[in-house]
Amino acid sequence: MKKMLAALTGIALVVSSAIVMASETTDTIKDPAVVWEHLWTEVLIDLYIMGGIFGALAIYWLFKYRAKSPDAVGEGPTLTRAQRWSWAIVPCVLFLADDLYLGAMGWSAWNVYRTVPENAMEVKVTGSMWNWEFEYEDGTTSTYDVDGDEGEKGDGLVVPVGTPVVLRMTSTDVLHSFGITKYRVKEDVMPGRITYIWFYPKEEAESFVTCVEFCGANHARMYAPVKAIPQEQYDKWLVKRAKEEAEE
Ligand SMILES: [Cu+2]
Repeated sequence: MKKMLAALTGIALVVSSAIVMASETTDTIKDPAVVWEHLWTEVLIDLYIMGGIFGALAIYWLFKYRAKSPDAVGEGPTLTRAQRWSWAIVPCVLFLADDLYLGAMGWSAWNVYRTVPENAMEVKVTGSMWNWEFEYEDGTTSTYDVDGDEGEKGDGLVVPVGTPVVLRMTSTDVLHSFGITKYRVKEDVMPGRITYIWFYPKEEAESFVTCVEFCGANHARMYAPVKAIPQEQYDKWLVKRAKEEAEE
């Protein structure tokens, strides 16, 4: 029994790490959004398979072993010692193998989130009640006027397609959290500390950054557009934005 258990655990470990390694052979830039999607899909599949198997078994046994007369109590097949042990150990090994597999996937996904590609463009982000400000490498800043009554303040976060973007973030007042659902990124933004997150805009897209940690009365209005546009358009936009800023 011990040998069988050890063998089963060994096989589960080898298989799970092989699957994780195989899933890592992608293109040179590993995209956080892709690894996150992959991990979440696996979690859902596992939940549905396990839920399906155990749900079906539970319903089947509910009928099979139901009380057939009012005084029928606790009747059922007597299990042998080996059967009892198998019932405890086999599901345990299966669940453990699955947990280890998902854990390994989560670990490698987190690695991707923490490893910024070398060619990433840096944008400084400052969160404050209740606004996001983006500062580009040349010192140009952009923000977003939610109400549209404060004049031209920028267009939110504008980035070129095809370049990974790393955000170095801090807050001037309270805790905020920077979240772009489209790129599957979210990171806390704190006063006195610089945190970072990176994402990879691979195609033209318009999305939103929202504050995802309650930070006061106007928390729900702490959002800004995130626009991924072609490189030439981005270059023009940056020049235009710098001019606007000089005139303000
Ligand atoms: Cu906030």
